[in-house]
Amino acid sequence: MRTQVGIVGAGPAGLMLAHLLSRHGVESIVLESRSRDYVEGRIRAGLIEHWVRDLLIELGVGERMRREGLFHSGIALAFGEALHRIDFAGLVGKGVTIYGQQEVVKDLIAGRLADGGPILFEVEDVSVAGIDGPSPSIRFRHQGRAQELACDFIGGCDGFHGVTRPSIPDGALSVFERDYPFGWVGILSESPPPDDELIYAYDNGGFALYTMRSPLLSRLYLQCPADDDLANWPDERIWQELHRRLGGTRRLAQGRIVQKGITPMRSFVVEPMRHGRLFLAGDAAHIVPPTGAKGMNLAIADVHVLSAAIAEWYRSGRTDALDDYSQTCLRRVWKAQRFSWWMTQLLHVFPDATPFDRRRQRAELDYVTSSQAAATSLAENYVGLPLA
Ligand code: FAS
Ligand code: PHB
Repeated sequence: MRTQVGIVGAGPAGLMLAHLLSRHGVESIVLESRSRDYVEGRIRAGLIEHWVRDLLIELGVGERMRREGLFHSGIALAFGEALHRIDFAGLVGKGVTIYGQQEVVKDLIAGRLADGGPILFEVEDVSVAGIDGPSPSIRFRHQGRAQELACDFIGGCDGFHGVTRPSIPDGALSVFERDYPFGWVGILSESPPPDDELIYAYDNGGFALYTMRSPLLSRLYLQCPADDDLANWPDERIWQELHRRLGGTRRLAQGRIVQKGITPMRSFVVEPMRHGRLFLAGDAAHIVPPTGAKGMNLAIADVHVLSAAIAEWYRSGRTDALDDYSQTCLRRVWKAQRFSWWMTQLLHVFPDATPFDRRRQRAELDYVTSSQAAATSLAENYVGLPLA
């Protein structure tokens, strides 16, 4: 088999890369190890930056998001038994859209297949070869047959646990990481959220986040110890903690919990994000703690840069945009890492926090919600910094 760009992974990064390349007239084939049902059912992020919303609409895959997504022009921080609103519209003239990641994936897959673009699901034994030379290839098994896809470039969009990053020779990558001493218990509940907008709660018992997927479907998160076991979180304990950490600022309706999971919290970056003809994008290259809601948005920012660089190579043979790919993306990645770390340290209770640390956190929350300059900084990072 032969194509121009071989893409490993049908998550937001891989699917958006395929879409953007086809808009530039560049062919690609997407290889995904899971079934279509699995990737369309996987519950993850749910918050879309302003420019990503515009891009999905511009690409013609944003109609359902426009209809079913919830546009928010602010968030609230809950502490000291009060809600403190950060007015994105007033401060930076932009907002965010609440729309499940799996819905974005469904729309991208439907658009891709409608355009006749190939996606091979349930591929096995994927490995990449020849990435140091001009003719890389991807080897894999599909429907029981061994196959090889020859291409000019490989998009490594296979997430944190994929095969593309580990295929880069040892020593060729620098790794920057930080694990946090806590995780998030997350639930999906058939109940209305406590407010029309997101509530980020700072409480002595730990952080909590009250978000949603629709006016009748809540997505609720609680800080828990790192490596905690879901068995320690029966439904009634979850509701008890969600009520308590809301600090009486809003009434919380309960409902049937239809999904429950624990997400570890880590910051991770590899540099460079390119090795020869292999270009890493999204979680394959970097992980952010979800407090800043940057995961999916960063993945899409990476492939926005990558697709333009590859298209420029086919158009003019110029390699400068390809050569700048890693550096260009890493500037945004590190700003998102800084913001996600900052939101995490602002709103979570660290096991080793001293009384001084707690007072400092409260002072920072007070500052962020009473200073226009500080609130504007939070707002501009949250809605999405301008593209390079
Ligand atoms: P993805 O992981 O989404 O996609 C990679 C794809 O590659 C997958 O479909 C995988 O099946 C496939 N793949 C893997 N190995 C392969 C192989 N060998 N061959 C072929 N295909 C292969 N972000 C938030 O902002 N808010 C959240 O609440 C949030 N919750 C999260 C919860 C979890 C459990 C996780 C893991 C992440 C969460 N994130 C959240 C971050 C998330 O949104 C990611 O940033 C986003 O999925 C990144 O997209 P991709 O880089 O496309 O990677
Ligand atoms: C979500 O809606 O899943 C969500 C929103 C904001 C975050 C994290 C997760 O910071």
